Amino acid sequence: MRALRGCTATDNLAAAQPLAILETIPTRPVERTMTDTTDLSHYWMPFTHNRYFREHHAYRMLASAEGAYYTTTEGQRLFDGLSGLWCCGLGHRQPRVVKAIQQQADTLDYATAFQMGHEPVFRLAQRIAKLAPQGLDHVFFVNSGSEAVDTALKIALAYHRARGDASRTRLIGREKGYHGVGFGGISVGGMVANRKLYAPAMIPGVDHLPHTHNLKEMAFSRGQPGWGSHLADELERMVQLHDASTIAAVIVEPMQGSAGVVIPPVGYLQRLRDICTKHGILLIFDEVITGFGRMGAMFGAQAFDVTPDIITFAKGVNNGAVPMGGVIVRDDIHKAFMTGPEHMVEFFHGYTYSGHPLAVAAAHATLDVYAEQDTPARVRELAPVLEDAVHGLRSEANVIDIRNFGLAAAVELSAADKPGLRAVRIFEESLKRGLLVRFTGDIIVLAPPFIASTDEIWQMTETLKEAIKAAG
Ligand code: PXG
Repeated sequence: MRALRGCTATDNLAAAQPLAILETIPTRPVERTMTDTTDLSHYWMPFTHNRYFREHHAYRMLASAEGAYYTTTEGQRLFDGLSGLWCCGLGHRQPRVVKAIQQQADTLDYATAFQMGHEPVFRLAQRIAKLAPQGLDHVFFVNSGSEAVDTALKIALAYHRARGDASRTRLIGREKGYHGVGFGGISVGGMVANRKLYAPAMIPGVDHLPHTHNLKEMAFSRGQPGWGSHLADELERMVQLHDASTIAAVIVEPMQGSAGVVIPPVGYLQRLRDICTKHGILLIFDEVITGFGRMGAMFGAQAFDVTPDIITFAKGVNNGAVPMGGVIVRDDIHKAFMTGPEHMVEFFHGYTYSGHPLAVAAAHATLDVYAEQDTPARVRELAPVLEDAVHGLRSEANVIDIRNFGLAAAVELSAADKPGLRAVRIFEESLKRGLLVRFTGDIIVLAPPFIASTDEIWQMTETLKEAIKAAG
């Protein structure tokens, strides 16, 4: 059964079982963007169970979006419990962002990126440098988180070499870390599924710190767990083993997102910072998820009050409206590259779409709205609401942990007969009830848009509660 079955209003299960979250939403006319003859077999979906999807796509074909909601081809409204894929904090089709992209497309659709410039991209770099922790002053633009990570790793290696420290080639990541899907990113990343297939192609000389996820010590923590800062001392052990003179950089997500919202223990990131400083190792924060507001500050570095040497970002920089990522580096790292004959390229790296005008325009509009609405303050206001709401699920069957920080939370469940199946069921039960969540393993992840109301956050967790009950 490859062709999509016709979707009619009577297919809409939610119509038969109205839920609070759906009842409160003003409906728009159903958009019919699918035909009965669309063959689903040609599109190879990313990070998706393709065969299962083809058979079970009810409520999973998105037709349009507005604010905190998607509308599916069945006309079902879905509360976007993951802000896109962590990227649309301001909600979908944010009017200022839409207008900026439209105007830019009509003015300068593409600007050749090498040896030529356009003024808005310089201004955007200046704005981002101002928002970043002090001292991180230079921005290199890319088009995704994966590219940002690989770029940051290259910068780290090239920096040491430029300073005559060419033996510093070792990179250190962390178990459960997710740094995208480039060869650099999967090498420093700690997702087994990402690594095993490509084991022979991993970049050499990479080590991993232990992850900090320990249910015995920190289950049901609210905010940062008190236990676990000592795990950062493993870095000191690695320095003893390999010698600091061989280590270029450590890369960690301040909060591990893809692993299922693993919050850094109190003091952990500072200890990493201290060890890196002591041994001349660069500290890279991969802020693809934590950057641009989600943690209640513009960057996770500020929320956790620890300043790295390099930050990677993507997603929230322009509300996910056009692909964009970037790397922010400390002034002296940038300076180390600015040597040699002035007519020569200093960093042999870049992408056709680096600083794409549409992405830049969307980013300016996004940063305007962040500033005008003081988005990080709004996140700080909503964070305790999410915390209380999500921890209200503690007594539900099979829930073994709940954790949260800023506008990110996870509900971890014990595995059913087949690992991961319980979360799939909860995902589907949520969809039926008008809620889109994310799952990884048997963990349900919530990252609602910053524009969500208090009521919507409570309704989101109420709906999830019903989905957990229904999934069994
Ligand atoms: N670094 C981090 C920390 C990320 O979270 C990437 C790099 C890669 O970004 P790109 O743009 O290349 O996908 C990410 C991406 C999830 C989820 O469900 C997380 C990501 C992407 C999709 C889903 O948690 N993070």
